[in-house]
Amino acid sequence: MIRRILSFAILAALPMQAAAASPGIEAWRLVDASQAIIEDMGHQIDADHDGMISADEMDRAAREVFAAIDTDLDGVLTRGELFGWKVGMAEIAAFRGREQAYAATMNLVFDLLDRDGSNGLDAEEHAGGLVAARAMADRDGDGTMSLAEFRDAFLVSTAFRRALVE
Ligand SMILES: [Ca+2]
Ligand SMILES: [Ca+2]
Ligand SMILES: [Ca+2]
Repeated sequence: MIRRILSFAILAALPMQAAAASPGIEAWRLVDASQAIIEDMGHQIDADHDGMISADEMDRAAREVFAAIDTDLDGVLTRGELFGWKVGMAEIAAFRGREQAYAATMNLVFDLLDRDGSNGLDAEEHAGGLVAARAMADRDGDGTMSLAEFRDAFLVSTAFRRALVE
């Protein structure tokens, strides 16, 4: 899963090479790219492709992501490691001149997940926080999170959208 996210991020970053020529149109394409990254993430987390992201699927995906971005392998995610998560969003933020909004949003997500305030996330805080966020995104109260709810209401998706667009 992670490798696919990474390769998608590389693809998503490619159009920026040509972006300077016509900023208006390219900026819109990048907003689309950020939406596409979020939607692609949802599809990858939904491992059994039933259109719903179960608590188990979220937990598994969270642990995979954690292992991939804990680059020094010490079992704790620092802010730096989280900011280094290459999903293509930081590049989009930079292109749109929204580095500060992006950093503030990522810090907010980090603080929300860092429940014991240790300024580091362990695997339990990270996965537990994302599983809890999944429950909060169940807007229609049917007991699961659909891909649309993931896109529109999941903590990380709304955080990215606010940082990049709103
Ligand atoms: Ca599923
Ligand atoms: Ca670490
Ligand atoms: Ca739901």
